[in-house]
Amino acid sequence: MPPIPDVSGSVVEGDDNDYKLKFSIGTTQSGAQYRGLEYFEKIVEARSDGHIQVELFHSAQLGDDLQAVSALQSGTLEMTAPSTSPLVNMFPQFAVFDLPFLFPTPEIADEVLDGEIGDSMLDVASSNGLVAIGWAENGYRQLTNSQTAVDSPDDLSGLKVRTMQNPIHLDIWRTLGANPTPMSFAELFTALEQGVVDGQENPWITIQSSRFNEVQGYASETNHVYTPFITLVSERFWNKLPENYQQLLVDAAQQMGVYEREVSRTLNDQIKQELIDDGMQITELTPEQVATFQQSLSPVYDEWREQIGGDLIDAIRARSAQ
Ligand code: TF8
Repeated sequence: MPPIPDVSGSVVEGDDNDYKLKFSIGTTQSGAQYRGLEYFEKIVEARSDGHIQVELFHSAQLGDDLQAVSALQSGTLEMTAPSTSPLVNMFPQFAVFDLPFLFPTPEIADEVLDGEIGDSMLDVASSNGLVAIGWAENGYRQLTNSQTAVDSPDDLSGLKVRTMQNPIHLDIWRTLGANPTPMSFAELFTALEQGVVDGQENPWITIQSSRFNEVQGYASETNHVYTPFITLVSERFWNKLPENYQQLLVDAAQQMGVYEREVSRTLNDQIKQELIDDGMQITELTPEQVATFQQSLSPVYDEWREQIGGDLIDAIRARSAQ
């Protein structure tokens, strides 16, 4: 795992006050996301000369993605970094990240997140009591299940798949012939263990760090959706901070985002191999098999294109074609 980098940048002058910042996430302590948070903590504490004390929480200890966001809005939690998908009801623009196979490489995801499109989405999400200050990644999603090896949509018939609380994800799995159920991530392990659902989909690192492989014998390397994490601050907390400290949080979130993505990508293949070594049967798809999934999902584009914005979709596709 890439080591936590040294803190660059000098101490920032604040005011006479000290601040406490609780930062809570849904993934566990062994994931890339938490590692990113440790770097964030280190930067903020060093550069505020200890005047901002950061306290980290993982595994949805202070609530799942949606609960943490509402805690930011009410001012009982200062920071969180959810997947964009559960927030589409609040920010419909985020739905572009739920479209299947739209980001063929992580580099294209970076261009979008770190370019104009990502910036404008941070602006959009800086409302409703939230201030959005940066991007990290959850990553490419893979399907796991307890029943059967899956290499084509035909294998999904009737399979009960947990999805994020997001209408496009529901649509994806329904279109593929599965039987999807939306559910919070915090309830997922138990639902898999008890057989309430047969399968779920998440990046390898999240599959391993949440121990889903203990209750899921099969996985398929589908890479069907790329999910970002968005770094959010409570507006109530933000407004109490002197401007220099606001900028410090923005800089630290940016550096965390670069480092966290590096960790996530470095670990992705390694963790896939560890899952195999631990007995998971992982099906790697041929390009033809991927194309079959893609073709089966073209109705999802027809359904959502207008609402998400054809120009936006085309702009992202044009980058992929370059
Ligand atoms: C999901 C997401 C999650 C997260 C996280 C736990 O499946 O992919 O990994 O958003 O907060 O719900």
